[in-house]
Amino acid sequence: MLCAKLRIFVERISFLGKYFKNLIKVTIFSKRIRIFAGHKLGIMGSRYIDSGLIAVFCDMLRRAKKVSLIVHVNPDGDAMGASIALYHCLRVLMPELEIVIVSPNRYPEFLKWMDGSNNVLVFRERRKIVKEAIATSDVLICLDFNSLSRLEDLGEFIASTSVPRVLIDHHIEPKKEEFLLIISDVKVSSTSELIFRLAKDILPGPLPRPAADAIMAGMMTDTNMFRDNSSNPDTFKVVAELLKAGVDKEKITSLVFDNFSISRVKLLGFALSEKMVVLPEYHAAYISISQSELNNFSFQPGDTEGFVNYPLNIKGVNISAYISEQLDGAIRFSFRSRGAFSVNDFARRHFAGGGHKNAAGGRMETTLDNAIAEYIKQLEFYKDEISASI
Ligand SMILES: [Mn+2]
Repeated sequence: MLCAKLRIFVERISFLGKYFKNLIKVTIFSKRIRIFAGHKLGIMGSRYIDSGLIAVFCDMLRRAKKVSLIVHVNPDGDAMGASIALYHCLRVLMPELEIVIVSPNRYPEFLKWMDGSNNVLVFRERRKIVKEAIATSDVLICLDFNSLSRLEDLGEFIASTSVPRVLIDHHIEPKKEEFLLIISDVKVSSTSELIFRLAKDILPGPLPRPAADAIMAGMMTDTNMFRDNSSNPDTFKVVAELLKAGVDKEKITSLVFDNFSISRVKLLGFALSEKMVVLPEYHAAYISISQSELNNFSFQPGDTEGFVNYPLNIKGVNISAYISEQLDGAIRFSFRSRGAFSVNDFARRHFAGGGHKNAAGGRMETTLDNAIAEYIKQLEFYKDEISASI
């Protein structure tokens, strides 16, 4: 009798155990579906963002009291433009929502004209405050990068928290397991363009003017003034709408491209005349700069933005690299290519990085000389592909 009761008890316990186990499985499974669907639909949503994704995104926002918008290390015009534009949109949409913008390190001086940029919290300058802001957020919205590794030390902290992460981005192959919801479209020119599309879907009224200005700046900088990554006609429809909304294109061009310090322009001169090496046999070129050389020109973050593009102006050069020594002693690479040769694959395979087909980055823990030698070694290997690129 006791034995029978005990058996039933044991069976019940194991039934309940299985029930809860299954319940957990179902929850995890449905989360997985959402993650997968988010990824798939996001990638496919070449015109406007899938309505299912928008619904999930809005639902997450509705439940939130505080959100943090996160941009990548060395934020560029697109990262700053997208985060500031989203900040203004969310303020209109949900006036009660507390919104924080976080950058891992300082952002370039030439982007400080953006309305709202003074609200950006810099992790490496205010670690405690930023950690607190992130830990107390209900949602983290990650902008213009596809993997937490792009945040370096800030990414390690974020990975240690359980705050749900949404990705809004345009880089290929986002790390699916790192985000709960992914709104990603590789066919848009920039994350800023994606924010325009998102804003159109979620805002009841017109785009706030500071958001429109920031989106224009993000699109201009990420396409190198509409030279690269902007062959999708829809990109120009967005530009047309921004102009109709009153954005002053000439003024923003000037704020972004004619706003450099004297030392930045002199550093560019030095980089081109003293530090650029052209390797005609590989259809390649590179510029390498050490920390002490940067210090001679009172280097500020963002000062070398765009340097990598200049060697591509030379006839016959199909790949260019900007190789620089970082404050932490590591080496950072910036790659650009013309035509079919993918610097995204090149950076992924050999330089622990990635990005887009014609614009990518990478990193190596080594000396500047070794980094240059490694670049040349890989050029030798890809010589034929690079030569046939265009
Ligand atoms: Mn971008």
